[in-house]
Amino acid sequence: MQVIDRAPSERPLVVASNRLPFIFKRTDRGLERQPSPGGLVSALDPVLRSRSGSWIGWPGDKHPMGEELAPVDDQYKIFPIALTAEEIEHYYHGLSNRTLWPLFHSMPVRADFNERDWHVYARVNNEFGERIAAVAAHASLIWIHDYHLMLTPRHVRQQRPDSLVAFFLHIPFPPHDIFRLLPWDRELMRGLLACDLVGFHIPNYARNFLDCAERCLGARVNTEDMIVEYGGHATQVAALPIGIDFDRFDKLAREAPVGDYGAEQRLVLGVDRLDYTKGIPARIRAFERLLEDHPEHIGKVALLQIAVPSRSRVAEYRELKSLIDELVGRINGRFGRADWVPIRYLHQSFSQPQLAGIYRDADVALVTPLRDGMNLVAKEYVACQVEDPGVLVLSRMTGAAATMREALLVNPYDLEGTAAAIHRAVTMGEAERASRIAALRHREERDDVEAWVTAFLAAADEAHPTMRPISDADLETWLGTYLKQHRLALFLDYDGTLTPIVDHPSQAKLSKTMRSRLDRCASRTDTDVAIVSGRAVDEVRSLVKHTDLIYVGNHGFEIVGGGMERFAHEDLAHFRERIVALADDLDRA
Ligand code: ADQ
Repeated sequence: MQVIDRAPSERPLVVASNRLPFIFKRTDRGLERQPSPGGLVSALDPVLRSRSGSWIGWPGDKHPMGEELAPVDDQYKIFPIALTAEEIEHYYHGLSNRTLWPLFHSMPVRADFNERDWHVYARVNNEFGERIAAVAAHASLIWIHDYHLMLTPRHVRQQRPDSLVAFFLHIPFPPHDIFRLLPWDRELMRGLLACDLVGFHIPNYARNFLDCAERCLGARVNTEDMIVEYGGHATQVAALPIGIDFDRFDKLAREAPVGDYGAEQRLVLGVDRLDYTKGIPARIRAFERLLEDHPEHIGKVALLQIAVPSRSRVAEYRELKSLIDELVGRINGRFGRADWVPIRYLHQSFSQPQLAGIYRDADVALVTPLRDGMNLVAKEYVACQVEDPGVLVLSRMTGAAATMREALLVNPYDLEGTAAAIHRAVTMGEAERASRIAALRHREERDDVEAWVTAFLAAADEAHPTMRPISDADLETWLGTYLKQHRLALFLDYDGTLTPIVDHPSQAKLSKTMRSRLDRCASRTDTDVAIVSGRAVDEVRSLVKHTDLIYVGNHGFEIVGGGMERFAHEDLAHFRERIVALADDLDRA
């Protein structure tokens, strides 16, 4: 039974994510932590302080787990979770990054389905759940992040029924035809349906989730109010698109020194984590196509692709790196001149101040993932357009495309279309660039990461979804079409269904009302009625006394009626002898 007796904003906040958003450094004072750059941690910081919060997560494999953290004056606590080498391999690299990541990005052929990965994933999710339950105070708000921890809400709900459990998925939620490829689809779904609130970036992912809940588990769904009910518990589903720390990027862009990218050259920029979902090879090919279709850009337009190394222990990421190296080499060999290189490719990380300067100076940002939950690079680029306004070319397959409508939207699989969009971007007049960027900036400034945190917490604090009771109209919706095409077989138990549960089986009698209902069902020409009982078939038939029904006795060992020859399983006789022998033995004992 859920008991929540605190005013919303008083609930202590517990945040759980796979990785703690901190960088740990050893100093004279011991091991100290600094927030890692990223909007989420700075947006959550004030809320965690004001709501005596805690953050639970894995500090990464470089942090020595046994070591105490140096005391800091923060008002919220950090609880590092230790992962063994086996857990890192199977939970993190395995199920999270080799199964869920590709599958949820609708790339099932890249997904591995490995039983051992699954078991370790379930175990680590359980450990997170235990830790959260131990840390959470009475009536807390527990906010769990992302695909690494999709089973955790269920553990938390079981152990902390007095708390609100909310979850946010940072990657897409796939359509049912993809989701059901996961051998553990139902378990994962049950994990999430233990939440009070499940948030996604955009309505499309939320709709996929509701559809999967209905089709995998038969959960009851109210698509209008975005509520799903399963096992007597209702979950609110919401689309809450994440934003960035707009003011920070705007400020960094204004302060960044002027970069030198080659005189009089128009700069097209790509910035990504090196990941196959980001569509870097397709983007490079589209740039090649631009040079083929519009040779007037040769010597005048260059692509700068920055890719931060990521997940290099997974083989596919290493292969991707070689593929990009090869492509860049080939295209540079084909189009390069002594005084101009078409593609500059930097496989390295940059600080945010450096990135802000590059974003500001780029004439075009090419953000063309094959699939992406949201994509923050598109937003950061827009925030950094503080001087000559640039153009954003954005893949329709990103969550960002749902709102950033003033970008030039492209299908990244369409090489020609993408090349045409790049051409349009580099030749666009200033007035059009300025008006598109102004609209984009206005939205990102308003819907920044702080607004997102506030909206999510408000939705979670207020999440008390209730589902209306089942009505005749629901039955018509779910069964109507089916019933029109098929005969209905109605299976009814005797004890506890047609008759109430009583102290002794001999007292179980059919009431008059029930008898007349049974008569009405039996008289329907489109319905067969069977009484299924644990009693002997003749006994149940003599109790019901209706001649037009089918009777199933002894849990299915005996069947009579329905125009069929009387059926008695051959084992009946065999067991009868043994039961009589057993009874004799017992009598003698
Ligand atoms: P990511 O897949 O990591 O996030 P994204 O949203 O693009 O994708 O964020 C990448 C971040 O890394 C950006 O903040 C960017 O500045 C930074 N970055 C990229 N290249 C860099 C480089 N070379 N040097 C330094 N920094 C670099 C997941 C989901 C996304 C979703 C976010 C947030 O996959 O779809 O937008 O979470 O919910």
